[in-house]
Amino acid sequence: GTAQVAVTGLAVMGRNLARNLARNGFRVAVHNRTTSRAEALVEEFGHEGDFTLARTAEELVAALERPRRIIVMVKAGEATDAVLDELVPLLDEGDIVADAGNAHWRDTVRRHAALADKGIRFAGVGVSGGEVGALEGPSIMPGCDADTYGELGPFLEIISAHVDDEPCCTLIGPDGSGHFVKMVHNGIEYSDMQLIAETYDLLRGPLGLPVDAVADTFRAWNDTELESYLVQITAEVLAHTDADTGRPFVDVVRDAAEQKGTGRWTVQTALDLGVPVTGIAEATMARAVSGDTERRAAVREALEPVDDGDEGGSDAAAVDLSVDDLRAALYAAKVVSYAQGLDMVREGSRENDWDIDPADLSRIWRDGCIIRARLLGDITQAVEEHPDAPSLLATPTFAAAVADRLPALRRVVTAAVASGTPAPVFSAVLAYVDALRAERLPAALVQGLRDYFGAHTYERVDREGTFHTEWSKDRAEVEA
Ligand code: NBP
Repeated sequence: GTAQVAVTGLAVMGRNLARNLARNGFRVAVHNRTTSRAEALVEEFGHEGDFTLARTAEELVAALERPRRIIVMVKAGEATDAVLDELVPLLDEGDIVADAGNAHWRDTVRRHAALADKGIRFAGVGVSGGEVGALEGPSIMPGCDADTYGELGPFLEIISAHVDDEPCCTLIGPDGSGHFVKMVHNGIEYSDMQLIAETYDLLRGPLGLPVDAVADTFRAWNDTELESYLVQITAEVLAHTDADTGRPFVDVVRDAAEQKGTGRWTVQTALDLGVPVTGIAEATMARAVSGDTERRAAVREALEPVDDGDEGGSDAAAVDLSVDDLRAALYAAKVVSYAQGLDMVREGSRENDWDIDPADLSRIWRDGCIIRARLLGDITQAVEEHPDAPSLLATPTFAAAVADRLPALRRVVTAAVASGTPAPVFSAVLAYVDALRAERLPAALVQGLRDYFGAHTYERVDREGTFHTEWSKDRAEVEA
């Protein structure tokens, strides 16, 4: 065959990725389980480039030059395994299969090992940017061996988004590292979106802005340090009017946020690694709370007659809060949430021996992906200048940025609490910063309690060693 690359799985993402490859001059073979999708693609967009229609897996394999490069873009999970089971027996040693779906990184580690045993080179490729990104240039996070990247990377780099001629695609590291990083990217996306939603809620509730003024506020913020894709589309969604009712679109949408699971994976993995990603965790929990409609209704009703005597209500005068406070707090909270995400990548990299360069992430997230933001340029610079800083919050730029905005962040959380507006991510990231800054944490008491009931021992501030107090006897301290 003469096709240079194949795409199998031609739903919205795969179809657009195939077109992106063809538009960039590559000879592309296309295949889909349901053949009509592949036929429709060639019929509709055949003029855009050099497509070869493959009706079967055998035809797909035959269409390709060697080593073969096959990009799989199907529903993550069992569908991916089904595709691999069908393809792999047809392949030759050295051929490359790249899974560009949202696989769990542990599945990618498993598949990489299983295919390596058969001499097939496997790449786990994180792709972000949605439908439009896939067509016009996504951010791409490939994980594979270096020799595999040598064969595959040039294709991915050309079709990715670019910032000043630099591709938003680079080899992240071995096997599951690309999908791991994509997972954390999605986790950060969860916290970014929840922070924006909390900000909107405070602007409309305690500050009493009408929805079109909130839309204008986000639009204006997109010309500031908050400039980002998500802030930009927030302005658009808020300005949209429902054609049916003439009401603001946001008021006719059911307030139960859904999830496909990457936020949950991020939190589960973070717990395994012992990395506190409190912003992402609370954002994930907030979606779960929103979707818990039966319980919400029951508790709302049960608490209805309860007067806590201190209801701040949505009276702007009752809370000391300004629009500028929210702008500053949103920026600071975003920084903290990114810092937590980067910590998680560092720890995942250490645990799995991936040798990920955190500066690469902020660099390839600057464009193409959902979390693209002006902020990422500054993060790249800070991480490059201070590669050994234990936290983004410990770099001079971001330490100053957060310190400056801490009073605003505190006013936002205070106003949220006073007005009864739930702001779980703002609250969580503020508590995280306060905990990191604290001279002493009450963890000392937790240690004391653990020693009391479980003889779990403790260390002292003034002497080396591990100690236990004999709580049930004479309370003498013994060296453990
Ligand atoms: P979907 O996730 O909806 O998957 C549909 C594709 O999977 C179709 O091509 C379908 O073939 C194929 N497929 C299924 Br389902 N079961 C199969 C099986 N047993 N054997 C072979 N093929 C099977 O498509 P998508 O939204 O384009 O997403 C593709 C991947 O990209 C997913 O992993 C997704 O998580 C990831 N992703 C999506 C986005 C986004 O914005 N949507 C962004 C980034 C990454 P059929 O036509 O025969 O049913």
